[in-house]
Amino acid sequence: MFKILNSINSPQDLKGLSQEEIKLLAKEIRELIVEVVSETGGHLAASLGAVEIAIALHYCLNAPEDKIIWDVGHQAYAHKILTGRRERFKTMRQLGGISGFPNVYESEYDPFTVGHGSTSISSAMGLAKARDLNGESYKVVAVIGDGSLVGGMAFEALNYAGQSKTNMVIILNDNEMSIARSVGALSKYLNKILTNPTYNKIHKDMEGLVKRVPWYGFRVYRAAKKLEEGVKNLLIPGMLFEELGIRYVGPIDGNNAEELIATLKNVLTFEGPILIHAITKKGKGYIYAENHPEKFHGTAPFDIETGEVKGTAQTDSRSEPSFTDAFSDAVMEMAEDDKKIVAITAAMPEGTGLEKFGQAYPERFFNVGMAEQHAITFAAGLSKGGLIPVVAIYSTFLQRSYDQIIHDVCLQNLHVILCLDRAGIVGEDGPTHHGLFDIPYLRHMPNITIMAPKDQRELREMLKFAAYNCRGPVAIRYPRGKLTADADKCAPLDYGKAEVISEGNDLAILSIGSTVWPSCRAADLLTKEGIKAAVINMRFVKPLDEDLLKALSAKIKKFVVIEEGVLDCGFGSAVLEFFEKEKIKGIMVKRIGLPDKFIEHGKKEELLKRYGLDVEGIAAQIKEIYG
Ligand SMILES: Cc1ncc(C[n+]2csc(CCOP(=O)(O)OP(=O)(O)O)c2C)c(N)n1
Repeated sequence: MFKILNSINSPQDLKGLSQEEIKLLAKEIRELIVEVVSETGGHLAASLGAVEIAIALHYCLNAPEDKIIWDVGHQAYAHKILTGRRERFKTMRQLGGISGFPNVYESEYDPFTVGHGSTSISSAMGLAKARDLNGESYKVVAVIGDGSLVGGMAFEALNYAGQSKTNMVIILNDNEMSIARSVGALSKYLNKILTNPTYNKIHKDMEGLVKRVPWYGFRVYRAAKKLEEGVKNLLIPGMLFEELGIRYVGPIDGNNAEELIATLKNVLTFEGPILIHAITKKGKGYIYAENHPEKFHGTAPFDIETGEVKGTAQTDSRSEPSFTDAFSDAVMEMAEDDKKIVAITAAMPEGTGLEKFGQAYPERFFNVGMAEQHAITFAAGLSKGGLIPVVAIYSTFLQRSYDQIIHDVCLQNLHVILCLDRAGIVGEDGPTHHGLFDIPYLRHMPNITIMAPKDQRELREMLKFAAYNCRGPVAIRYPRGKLTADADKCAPLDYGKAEVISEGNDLAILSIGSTVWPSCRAADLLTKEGIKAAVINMRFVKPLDEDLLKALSAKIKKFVVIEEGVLDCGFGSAVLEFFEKEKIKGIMVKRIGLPDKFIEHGKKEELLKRYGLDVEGIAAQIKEIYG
């Protein structure tokens, strides 16, 4: 039972709370977050660190009239809890439950749907401009982490915000962490501000002064703070934000609600764009998350007492490697034999499986921060310089790099290997994170080779094949987690050639990547009903195995194409285009994949079933058409 939290049904209920009650509220919110995330899994550490920021914002602002925009949105659990979603919070990330990210369809308190990083300053800026043009007066605040601030788009927005005189507040939530430790020159710069000896001395002196005159209370504190700001701005060199035209306030303790509220109240009366530099502790209040913020950035359900991940997830990962593990092992093997292999991640060394590589070959490993566009063009440069860059980025985040792949890699036919992890349905993170668009966004690029392995073993082979048997750009897409292979069979790879897994004359199932083994099982079910299907592991989305398609179409007239991706412009479309191009008549093609809508969040298996991509679903759809 929560003493304060249970009485907070909307941000209005915060307004009358005393400082002591606010402290207790923060504690209760943390307890609820830990309790729920230990059951649902989710982004624990960032949300624990941002509790006071959420409280202070709702204390000082009048949302939903005033707009709060969270960058990425993974740190906004306290915001959700304070904005009428306390009861539904336990349904978070589950099918039919609330989302793990801010979502416009879920609440009027979420002015933007988010999940990808570095967007908040741009969208906040747009809202603020619209407000001004409409003659309205609401406040706009963007909350962005130090990890997200390094994304190119955030820089572009800062550049623009600085020249506009628009009133808006940016809270820089600086915990010195992205998912791993923050990297790059900006991170060093922020750290320099925190550790500046002159500033720290003034800060300490001011604290001492305030302590000596407690009875002046809040007003003295505010006056001292103002003085501190002024002196600091004079003494600290290179105030980057100020130089850009954005007033810089801070650094302040972002886990001290009192200090945050005092600063915010003050700042909300200022004109023009302001940046409050708030220092927070990632994982604050839950010891395991404080000690291991990277592990608890995004976590599966865990045991609160021990901090250990619950259930089968861990046991499984020991017994059978995931796709990420298989990628990790293969790239390590390649790097051992070949000094030209270099690896790039955009702030996700652990998630992409490149952490081991970074430890073993630090000089050949590049964590460029959350900057996917830079990662690709940087890889283009590495390739031009004679190296073999392997870039591992989740399918959904590679969307950011569309132009860089076309203009900087494909146009010059550079040998860059793109490894798209989390391709397909990812599950609980939902529509911002499913990797369903990569086949369409890559397939039309000239020069590119696109492969998708049916299982972990084939991924290893494909990675080596991409490095030594392909020229130009190569993309390999593979899903989250692991797939159980029906047979330890992996015929040698041949460029642009498919693998025939089983023969049959009634119809041909053309399957790609994660759908291959489920297609085989569906074919087994169909055999029991007297339908004999050939199952083909297509392996290459591009180039298509045209010879095989021609040969098949001479004897089989019914085709089913199966992919874990959107149907529009997908792999099935490529097959249709081929039949059209070759003017092959009398063919029936059924495409199975994801429909033209954003797919909700939920467990991966639940979603695959819902969209007919599980074994039974595939068999039923084929029967419906051909049975
Ligand atoms: C474009 C993009 N790339 C990668 C990610 C994956 N990602 C989610 S949160 C995060 C780190 C965010 O760091 P920061 O903004 O400092 O927030 P913190 O978690 O430290 O509070 C990353 C890399 C993403 N959401 N969007």
